[in-house]
Amino acid sequence: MSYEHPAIERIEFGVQVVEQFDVITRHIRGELPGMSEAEFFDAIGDCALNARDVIPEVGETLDTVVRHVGAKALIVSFPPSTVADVGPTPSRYPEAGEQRPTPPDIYRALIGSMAGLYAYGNTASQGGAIHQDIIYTSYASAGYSSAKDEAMRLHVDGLYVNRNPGHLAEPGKPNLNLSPDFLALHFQRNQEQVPTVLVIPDWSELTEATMDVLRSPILRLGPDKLGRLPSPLSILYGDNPENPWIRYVTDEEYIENAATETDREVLRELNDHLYSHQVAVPMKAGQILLFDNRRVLHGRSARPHDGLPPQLEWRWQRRVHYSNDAERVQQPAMPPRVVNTDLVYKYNLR
Ligand SMILES: O=C(O)CCC(=O)C(=O)O
Ligand SMILES: [Fe+2]
Repeated sequence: MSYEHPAIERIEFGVQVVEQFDVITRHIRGELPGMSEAEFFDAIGDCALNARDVIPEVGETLDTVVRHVGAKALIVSFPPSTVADVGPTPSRYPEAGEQRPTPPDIYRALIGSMAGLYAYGNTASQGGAIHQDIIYTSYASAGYSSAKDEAMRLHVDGLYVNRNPGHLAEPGKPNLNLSPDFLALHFQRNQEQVPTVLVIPDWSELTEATMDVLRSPILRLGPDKLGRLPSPLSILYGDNPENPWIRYVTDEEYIENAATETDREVLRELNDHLYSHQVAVPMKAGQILLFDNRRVLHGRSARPHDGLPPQLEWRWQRRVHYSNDAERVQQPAMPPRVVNTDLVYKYNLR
């Protein structure tokens, strides 16, 4: 597996940038203990122009990323001192309304707001928390031995809430695409250096016939929690056929569920393509991985079984989902920055 890719760029900040970020957000730091996550992101949003004055060239890089014309993933390094006081890795996920912003969240939120991205949570995940903890506990509670985590399949986040044939909300209709445009993983620690895996497909390597099948509705998702089956989806979608967007998980179930042998062959071909384009990204504490969830798949290597540090020091990253269009994910009668993912199950069923 490679460790580099020309579309993955690195940005490194020293203590001077941190000090300037601290100055422009000092008023927020004092208010943090009483702030909701939505209030926090709104307040940091108001600091975006000041942050762009501190690092104008990074602002320009971010503009190309969010317009999908620049790097497909950015690794932004803040000094480890920015996450030195995060405390022990949590042993469970937050309950509804439980989570609060922490001081290190300020740095990531500034990067997101400089990019004009809109942070949001959803009702299906961690009680609607906008900062979501990614910890090994989920596996332990699902019945796996937590010391033997298997590799995470290659996926995009939000596949199950991405049922819109295009990607835009239709006026007057329920929004069937509540999935994130971007993801930002902020590493609080990664003692064992278990890599996040990124895949940037190169569509020019597949034949036009294969691409045509991938653009047709061949992906049969499993039933929702009420046992209802959604309509099949195309795997490739979006406005630009030359540079398509992808919704997919390398799950054997999709191959088994495929309707025809041709579809099965195309899915196997797609999986081979994705597996052979994996890039390992071993993230360190203080680093933020920002990437395009419409064009990049991600996963995680298996965790080593031996020589593990105490559980309180296990790998921990906080994740934020971003939309580059706040209106696309706004729903009436929902708390600010929380989307109701259950809505998509009410529509678009077979
Ligand atoms: O832990 C990782 O490196 C990736 C986990 C993941 O899929 C996510 O945070 O969405
Ligand atoms: Fe993910």
